[in-house]
Amino acid sequence: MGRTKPGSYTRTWTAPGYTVDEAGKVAGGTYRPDGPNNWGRWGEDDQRGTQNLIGPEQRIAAAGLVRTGNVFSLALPIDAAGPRWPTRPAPLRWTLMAGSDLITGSPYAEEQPDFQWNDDMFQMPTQGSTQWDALAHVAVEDTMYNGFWAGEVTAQGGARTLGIDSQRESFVGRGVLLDLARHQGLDACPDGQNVHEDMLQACADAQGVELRAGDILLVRTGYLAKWWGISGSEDQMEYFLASPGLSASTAGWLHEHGVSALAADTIAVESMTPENPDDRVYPLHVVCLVDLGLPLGEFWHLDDLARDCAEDGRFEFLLVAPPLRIPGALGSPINPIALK
Ligand code: UVW
Repeated sequence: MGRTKPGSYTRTWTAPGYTVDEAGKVAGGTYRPDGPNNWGRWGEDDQRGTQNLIGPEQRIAAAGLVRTGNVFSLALPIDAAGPRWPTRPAPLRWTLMAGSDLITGSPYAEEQPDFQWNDDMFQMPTQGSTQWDALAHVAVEDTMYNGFWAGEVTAQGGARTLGIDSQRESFVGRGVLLDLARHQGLDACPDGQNVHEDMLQACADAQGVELRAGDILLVRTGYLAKWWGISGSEDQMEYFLASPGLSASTAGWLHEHGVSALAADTIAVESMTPENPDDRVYPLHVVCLVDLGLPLGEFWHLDDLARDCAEDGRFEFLLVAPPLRIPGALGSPINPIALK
């Protein structure tokens, strides 16, 4: 089956020539030895990828970074006005029971005249606001991180492997912010900018911060602030497609520095402008999520934290950003907390 133009598919299909073993892995699956790769590094069964780089030692050291007690929420409000691809429906919260229906003396309050309660419920796409991508979010040539088969994710059951639930004790450690916008003397990185490793390193050097294995790296482009006020879906698409971000060529640098997770204030972390017209879609997603097992976080609200870091010159902090424990989910909304 092939795509001939957006939204249009040919009907022919040839069954792939691979087999899947008992462990749910593609026998001889796509392992790209030319690039950085972590398959097998933490065992054949591993589903946590680079989060294995954070252990008790790293967490204890990160806790020691708390000095002022200042706390920063790095989450956007989750509501219908939030930024998201048009294919992802708006978050929806509705009230199931309101205490105002049970006000003392009202006909509905007869049974328990002095007691009121409020309940609500909520639904949203797991990629619909500030979030982590599960490692099962992306596959390439039918293969996910550590060689697991893309067929491990089904509409019926969700992710049998590499779902966000396997990261339930993850994302607690040293956070490091690289403020790329401020580093360039700009409110926001230019539209479509592809950030390379020399800029990441120059920004870290200028900020006086050194990356250590296990760090959760937050990259601020300043681009999120531009989105407020963009309401029409066509304008939103234009905005998303012009997102600046990391070039796929930074993967080696991320790997060498032992980055354990990477989050940004954009829709995709990576630049949405291909450097080479022949590039596959989402090249950084492929190398991070599939080859390295390195989780990506999107739509992080970094402006307040960045201001504080610029003021006190400390771009490191304790970060606590676990996902919700949703079995089978391909991502999770989060309220990441930075403590300084
Ligand atoms: C894709 O849409 C593939 O990725 P993300 O939501 O992580 O940007």
